Parts: sequence; structure tokens; C-alpha cells
Amino acid sequence: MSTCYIGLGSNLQEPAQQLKLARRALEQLPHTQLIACSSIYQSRALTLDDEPQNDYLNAVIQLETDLSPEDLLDALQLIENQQGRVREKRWGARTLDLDILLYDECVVDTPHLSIPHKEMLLRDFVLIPLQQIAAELDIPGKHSLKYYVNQLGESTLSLWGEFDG
Ligand code: ROI
Repeated sequence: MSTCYIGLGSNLQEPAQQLKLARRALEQLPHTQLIACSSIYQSRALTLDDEPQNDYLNAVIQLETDLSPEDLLDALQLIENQQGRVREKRWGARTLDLDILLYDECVVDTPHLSIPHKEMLLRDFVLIPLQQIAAELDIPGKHSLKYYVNQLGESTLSLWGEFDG
């Protein structure tokens, strides 16, 4: 079994409901167990242009799985699509985003998949929920999770509520 961390995000169509549906779908993946779940956090949308977007809800889930990173990615994309994800703009609003943040000590860099996730080390909405469930984590090939949390600047992140079923 491999240990992996999945980042969840939504800012469309009842985001809390989207995260809860996604959690149930993750629990039902074959050869996979849900180990831990952060709280749900709210933050202002990080955008490229200044086009307004709704606030996001984010969380992080720890899984144990026998799926390979590529099979897990396919499974996550299927769940995103089932929940009505439309791939328009790269930094556009979304019903559901599921990212593989970490997968054991794996470092993967292919056109489709980057592990550790490329932008996670700069994002409060990933690092803070991850720290909640894995405070002592080291990022493969890099520093400790604590190091990156300490580098974070000003934040709009706040606790939204518990991530229960
Ligand atoms: N902004 C926040 N706050 N949370 C996200 O999950 C998120 N996801 C994205 C972009 C558009 C970069 N902004 C985000 O993909």
C-alpha cells in the first residue's frame, strides 16, 4: 500500500457538497482506504487575471492505495468529470479539483503528472490543511512541510468547518 495526499478544491455549485461527494467517491475507490481528512478551509480565489471568482473551499485527504500514481490520476479525473467539471481556463472557477499532492516518496515529472504537485509548496490552502493531518511530513527531495508553512505570507484562509460525511 502507498500513502498519498489528495488536495480537494471547489468554488462552484455548493462547494461544501462537492467536497463531501468527492470524499465519498474517494472512499469507494478500489484497493483504497481513507486514512485521514483535514477540516474544510475557505479562502479567496487565487487568480491570474483580476477576474472575480467565488471564494474556494479546500481540504486535504490522506489515502492508502494500491493504485499506481497514473491509475489514481485517472480515477481522480473521472470523479472530477462525474461532478460536472468543465475544463475551460487553466485558472478558471471549478466545481471540483482533485490533485495528487504526494505519493509515498515518489518524484514524478511527466507532461500529465507532477508529484510533488508543482504549486502546492506556495499555497496556503494546500499547506495548512496538509499540516493539520501530517504535521511532521517531509516533502520528497525538498524541505519539511513546516519549512514551507513558515514561508507563507499574508493569508485569506479561514477554517470553514469540519469535513464530515
Ligand atoms: N484559489 C483557491 N483559494 N483555492 C483553490 O483551490 C484554487 N484552485 C485553483 C486556482 C484557480 C489557482 N485558485 C484557487 O485552481
